[in-house]
Amino acid sequence: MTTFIHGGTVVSPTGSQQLDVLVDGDRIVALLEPGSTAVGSDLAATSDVLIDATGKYVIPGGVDGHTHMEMPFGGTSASDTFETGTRAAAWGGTTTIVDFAVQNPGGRIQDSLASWHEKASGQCAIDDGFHQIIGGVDSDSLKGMAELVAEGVTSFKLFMAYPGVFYSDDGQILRAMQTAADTGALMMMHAENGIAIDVLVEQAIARGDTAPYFHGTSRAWQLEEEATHRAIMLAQLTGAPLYVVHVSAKQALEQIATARGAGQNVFAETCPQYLYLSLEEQLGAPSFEGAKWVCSTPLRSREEGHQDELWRYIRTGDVTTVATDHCPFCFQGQKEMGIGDFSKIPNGIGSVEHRMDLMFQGVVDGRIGLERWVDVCCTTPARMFGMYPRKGIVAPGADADIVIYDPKGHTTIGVNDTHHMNMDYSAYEGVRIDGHVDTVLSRGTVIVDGGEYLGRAGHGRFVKRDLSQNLI
Ligand code: DUC
Ligand code: ZN
Ligand code: ZN
Ligand code: ZN
Repeated sequence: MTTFIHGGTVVSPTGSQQLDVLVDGDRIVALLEPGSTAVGSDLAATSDVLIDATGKYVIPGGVDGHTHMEMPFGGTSASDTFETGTRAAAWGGTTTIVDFAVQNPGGRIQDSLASWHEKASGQCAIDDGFHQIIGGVDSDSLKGMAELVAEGVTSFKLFMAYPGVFYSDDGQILRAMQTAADTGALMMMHAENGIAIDVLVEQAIARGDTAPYFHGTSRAWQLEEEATHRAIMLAQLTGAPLYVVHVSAKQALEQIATARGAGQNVFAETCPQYLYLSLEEQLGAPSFEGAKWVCSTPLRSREEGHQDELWRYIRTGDVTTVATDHCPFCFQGQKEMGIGDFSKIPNGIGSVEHRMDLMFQGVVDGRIGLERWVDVCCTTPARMFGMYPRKGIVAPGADADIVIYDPKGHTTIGVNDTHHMNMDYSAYEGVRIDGHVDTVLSRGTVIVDGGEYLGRAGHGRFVKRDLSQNLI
């Protein structure tokens, strides 16, 4: 089956050009200058599916390198299944996610990966890969890393936060990084000093500061900066490439920018919530509503200027990727677990559906350029996680994961339950986007078409990833 997308502007990190796109089966086979030859009009006449993209952007499907479908957390589980979460991603123009397999306490990482494959298998509307969370660094899990790399799981996440749950101490981090350096795997880090945070949390609760806002104040930026610096030093010592997830403090980014300036393989990911939302808004929310924005790392103070600095670091390139850390919980019954004690609020914000739109608004607002939008949301995540050039680019030979984006369209987020994520609220309720995801193709199949969902659970395939292609 052939699909011909004509009249649009193809956007890549290196430029934008009016080009027609020919898809055969699940791959892109040609980009053609419009009207340059008779070939174009022949194709228009003979293709099975014709898509008119006049006045619109033709971009690679979004690659969200950080999601948590069905993740167990604090006695509950993230509310999106692989089925509902990947459907919502598709609606928002994301065609690949990389989710996290979580090591079961005491279990082998090989077995935990198998159980996460089972959860996702037959459920996904779009393609999906896995990172592996190592919850217990020991000789078994270290030996298992090479095996997982061979199976296409080439990145491993550790936590410097959450003592007693996912937490790794410095010795464990050092060992895991040594193994990452040996295998070529990417080390991902949740960089917050969890031991110090737990003291501040305990003190806040004892003082009676139990409202959601105090989640943010007890996860102080100093503890993100310190952990980020420590992770960078351990990575430098071992030679492991380091990807710091969900960076929200400008001081942590300064640490990363300095290490990058010195030539170290250190990368920063940030998320839309840290660019758009703030601690002050959480403070101003009525009663317990602030729980909607409880996530870790936390939202930061706008007065202190973190959001502007994060945007700036996207422009300089020291923020490498924008992912969602999609980890949704419903307000009723889940976020409410923390009424009277913020430390019992499950941590996470769901936004897998809104990342492409929210970041496009950054283009409209003059924060980033059009090409940088595609770069941080599609191309570089694909390279970072070893999926390029199959994913992340509109080019001959690539998977036909394509989004037709309408810069004259409009999207209002979350009002009257209009999103497709399995959440009973939206973290971006009422936010208006000056753009719209019109059509989404996943490997050549139209899965969203002008407000109609045509995808299906089980269309998505596991992406066996190579080592990172983004290292210096
Ligand atoms: N942060 C979150 O907000 N949710 C899940 C885990 C994490 O690190
Ligand atoms: Zn994390
Ligand atoms: Zn996460
Ligand atoms: Zn539209």
